[in-house]
Amino acid sequence: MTTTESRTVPALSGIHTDLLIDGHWQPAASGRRFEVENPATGEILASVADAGADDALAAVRVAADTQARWAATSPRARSEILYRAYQLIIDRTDEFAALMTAEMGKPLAEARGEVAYGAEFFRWFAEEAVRIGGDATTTGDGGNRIVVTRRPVGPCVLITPWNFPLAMGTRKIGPAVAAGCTMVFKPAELTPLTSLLLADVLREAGLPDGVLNVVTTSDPGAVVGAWMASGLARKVSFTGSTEVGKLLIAQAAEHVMRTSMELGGNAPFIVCDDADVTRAVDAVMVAKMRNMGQACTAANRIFVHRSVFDEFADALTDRMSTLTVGDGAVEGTTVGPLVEEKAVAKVERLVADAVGRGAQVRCGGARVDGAGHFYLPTVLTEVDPDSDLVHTEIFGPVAALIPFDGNGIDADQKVLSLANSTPWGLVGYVCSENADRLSDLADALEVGMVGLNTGLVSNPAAPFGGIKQSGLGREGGRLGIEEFLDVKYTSSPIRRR
Ligand code: TXE
Repeated sequence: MTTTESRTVPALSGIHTDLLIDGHWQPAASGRRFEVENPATGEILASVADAGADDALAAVRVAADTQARWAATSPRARSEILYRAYQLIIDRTDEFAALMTAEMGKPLAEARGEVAYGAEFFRWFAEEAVRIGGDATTTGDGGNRIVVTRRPVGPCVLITPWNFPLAMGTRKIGPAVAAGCTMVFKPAELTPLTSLLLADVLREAGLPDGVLNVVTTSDPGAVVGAWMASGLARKVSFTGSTEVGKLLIAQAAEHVMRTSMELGGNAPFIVCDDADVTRAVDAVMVAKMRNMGQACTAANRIFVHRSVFDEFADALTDRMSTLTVGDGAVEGTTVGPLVEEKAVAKVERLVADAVGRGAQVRCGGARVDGAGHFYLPTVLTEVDPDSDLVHTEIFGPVAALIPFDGNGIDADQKVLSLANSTPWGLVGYVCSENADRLSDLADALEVGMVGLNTGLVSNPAAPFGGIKQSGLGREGGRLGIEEFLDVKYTSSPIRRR
């Protein structure tokens, strides 16, 4: 909903809700604002500036003008800013967590976990900033000296989704700051408040004016389109749907911009006949229920060997039935709302389609009536592989169990062909007690990341990302900073004595 009125609830009164351009908080040129809703209650939390193309262009010009000055700062100075910001986020854990819960819905305990995870990207990249190295070598015939250096790629367009409001921002801003890039940053329209607080923290940590420019909008196509067409940005880093990712890749082609794309997934979760069922249920609870299933790493298709199918389905149903659904701000809640009504409607449609094709509802299978966008934790068994939810990201708390048969290598081949028959390739999970089997299946899965007997793969020390239509590039780990650096080599003759 779009309004022209500024409304801020008292608890959020300390948070800036305007655009941050060149170190100044300012309203949109049009004066327009849009509202941010609490998905658990339907309450309007705040309204934020609703930028248009003019504001976007002003922001990217500032980023371009600031680039040379920022690139000239020492890696140590950039590292110290990131480290201070890391400390400030940790010190304000409760504030960040409460804000994320309010605007996005995840339970407070999960939100606190995201604060630790998200802050860690700043600490990780504070350490990487001072290790941007080069190489020196000679040409094959020894005639020339080759010196390889790394430079910031230039002004970057950063676009984040709503599912991890803090960590998706720090995962991009951390390496960009470390590398010496300036930024225009557009957070998701459903969750702009956490990003605005993050920007404030970075300023308090000493980030100079103009390095990070934050633009909130209800019209992402216009704002990002203006950035992409401007020719002033050299790179786009995006996390979101594959559909929008493809659009951005096409727009990036115009100016041959570098791209990092962290797009959707359709993760297979394989439970082999020799899996420890209790361990497998623990792992799937994390892989499926983290963030109410609203993660690109969520176990979307759970393939369970027929010989352990009933035991696994019973144990998972028991665990899902013990979860507490409600407002994430209430301590003890383990499943919050979905982010918006549209998300509940999508889950409803997918479950109805699966049930229409013969799936059994073992628990859940319905929305919760009343305020907020709640859907019950759900286990579906005997899911037909042709069901829509097998071919789409469910992005909700629905565990879809698909049986598979066979013995030994034959079973592995069968489940691999099911697991790999998707255009996505972000992450896969395997549960087995046989180390050789785990290694073989990990090798054969067409994905960028694999969880073996674990449901959690996200870590700032690891190169997060996918293959196929799940994206391009990696975030985190040693590779994360490379995405924001260009390589240059200099060649000069070696004088002979
Ligand atoms: O994504 P969008 P939505 C998947 C998931 C989900 C579906 C739709 O399956 O159900 O996508 O979610 C910005 N130009 N993922 O609609 O629209 C938008 O403002 C430039 C997986 O939220 O892709 C937001 O900042 N930017 C994913 C960001 O793109 C545009 C996380 C993501 O929104 C734009 C989120 C445009 N034309 C959704 N249109 C993951 N990889 O974790 C929108 N955006």
